[in-house]
Amino acid sequence: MGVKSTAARPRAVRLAGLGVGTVTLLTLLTGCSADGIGSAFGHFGWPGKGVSLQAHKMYDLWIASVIAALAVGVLVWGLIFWCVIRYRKRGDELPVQTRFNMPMEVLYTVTPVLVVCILFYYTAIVQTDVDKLSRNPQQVVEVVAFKWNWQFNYRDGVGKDAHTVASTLGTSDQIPLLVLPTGEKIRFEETSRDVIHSFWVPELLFKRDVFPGNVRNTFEVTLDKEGRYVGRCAELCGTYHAFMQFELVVVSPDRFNRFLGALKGGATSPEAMGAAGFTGRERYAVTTEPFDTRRQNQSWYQSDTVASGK
Ligand SMILES: [Cu+2]
Repeated sequence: MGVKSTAARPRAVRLAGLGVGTVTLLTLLTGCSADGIGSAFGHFGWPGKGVSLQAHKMYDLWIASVIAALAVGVLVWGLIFWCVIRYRKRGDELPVQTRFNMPMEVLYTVTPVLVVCILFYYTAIVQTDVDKLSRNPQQVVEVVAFKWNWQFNYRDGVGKDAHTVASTLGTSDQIPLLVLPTGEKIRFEETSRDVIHSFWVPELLFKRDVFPGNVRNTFEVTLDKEGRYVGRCAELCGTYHAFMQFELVVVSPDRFNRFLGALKGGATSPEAMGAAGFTGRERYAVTTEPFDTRRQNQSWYQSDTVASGK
């Protein structure tokens, strides 16, 4: 029995080494094409790659974390099944007991600590990056939330003392448009006129609370994909919270300049969209529409149902 166990131990070490080597190799290989693997597996539950540089970093962190977790999982499951089969019961004799095996104790204490440290390190880097504010953002937008709509003020500088040079406003009939350029650092400064709201565009993979009073939450994004994306309030703020929506319109810097120029010149939001090259229905929001408050006349006495039930 003693001979058997000493023969098994080097083999176990060799197998563990092989497992660790395979995992390392897989991690290195998959790390090179996280995008491809993420796309092949439905982004591992993540909403997608996002449309900003910051979103891409969060996406990469998620994909890499899942791949690392799966690699560790496969190694652990493999070892469990290997142990179950290799050391299955063969008779009534008690096998050699290996309690207080110091190398093993150290291994399964140090390894999880290392895993946590690595995950923490990369999370801290990405979080710091996503939260980073530049000294001179190229565009500054003041987000004003109120029950239950949005106003977007284009500003001439950062901070409360800067001035609004143009703005778009949501009404009961019109979804507010937030038109922004690709490739520029855009600073958002948030303020609310009543309760706490939350600015959320799912494709940015980011949301941040909008507070009333003196707290002006800020964040920055650099957009890299043109398109039109629905934005929502993500904080339960009252009766029509679910209908407090807006549309983020990401365009080229040239089109953005034409939009902002027209808006500064006194054009309405659809007119400015026209100046930016949008025509017809495209001059309005296309991803969502205003909440229709015009109720139909309706009798809640359902005589039809009663009659048909007979
Ligand atoms: Cu709200």
